[in-house]
Amino acid sequence: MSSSAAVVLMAYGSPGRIEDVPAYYADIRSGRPVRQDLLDDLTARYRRLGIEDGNPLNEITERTRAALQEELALPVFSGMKHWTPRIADAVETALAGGAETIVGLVLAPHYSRLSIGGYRAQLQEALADRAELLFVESWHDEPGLVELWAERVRDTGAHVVFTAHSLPARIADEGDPYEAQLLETAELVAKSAGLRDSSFSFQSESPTGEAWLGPDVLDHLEALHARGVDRVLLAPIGFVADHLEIRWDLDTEAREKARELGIELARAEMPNDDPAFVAVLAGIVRRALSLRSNA
Ligand code: FEC
Repeated sequence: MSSSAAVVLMAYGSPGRIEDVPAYYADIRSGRPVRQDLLDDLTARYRRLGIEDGNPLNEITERTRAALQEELALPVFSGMKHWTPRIADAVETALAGGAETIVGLVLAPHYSRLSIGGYRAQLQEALADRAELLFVESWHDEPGLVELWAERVRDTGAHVVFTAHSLPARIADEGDPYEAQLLETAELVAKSAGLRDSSFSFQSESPTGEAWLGPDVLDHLEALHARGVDRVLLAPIGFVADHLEIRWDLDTEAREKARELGIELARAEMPNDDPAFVAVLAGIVRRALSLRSNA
């Protein structure tokens, strides 16, 4: 393994404190207008989760980074898409430490131009060809990831609903692989866990004025209820960590909906910094480096 290699481990990022929410939201909107009512609503969601002076997503990313660095015995730097430390900061730190090869790995397993493509663009722009880049596009069918989720849903008597972040529906016309990769992960996990009853739905759609991929998890719970399903286990395979989309959209909103419908709802634990998950990430990085040295 090259001694001058470093990893830039990328995540969505989350505002550090409640005062940071307006700047964070502006970054997500990347210059497009921010509606005051949506900003107020977002601030209220972060406040209700108790994120005043510290934020669990950023702490989890830091723990995952540190564990991966130890496992690989290589420098690993965190870079956030929408908050600090920025992806560009991580690149500068890696280069200042003498990295000649950078492995770019996003903490999101499924490729979309609108998602992973954005991380890649930030990383490439910051790097400006100053080091070799080995960018991992997707790892949705990584056997260790599949097994990790399979363990979390195996032996449940409930109907398993796999979920992932929705995206504007126009990506389907662009031949984007996002939805197909998500369905493949869900199928692999269901097969490995021997599930007889499972389905897939999207979550966390934003009110941007265009159609998003569906069905949304809240509508899906209604449809399952109509079919007579009364126990559901949510498995958010499109994400890897506890954050707003998990703790609010699933643990608060979906739970409320399930209560209204009389469905017993549980949610599988996220990989976070589980050593088995860190081992999966380390395997992906090692493979990227060894494929390069064998080429
Ligand atoms: O815990 C936290 O503070 C951050 C949680 C968080 C994660 C996350 C992951 C993804 N997003 C993806 C796509 C979009 C698109 C838009 C969009 C908007 C938001 C807003 C917040 C937010 N996202 Fe997110 N996302 C997280 C948080 N996301 C907050 C803005 C308020 C709102 O709409 O609710 C629409 C942008 C626009 O307005 O034009 C598109 C995708 C992922 C999964 C991959 C990844 O993690 O990068 C895809 C975590």
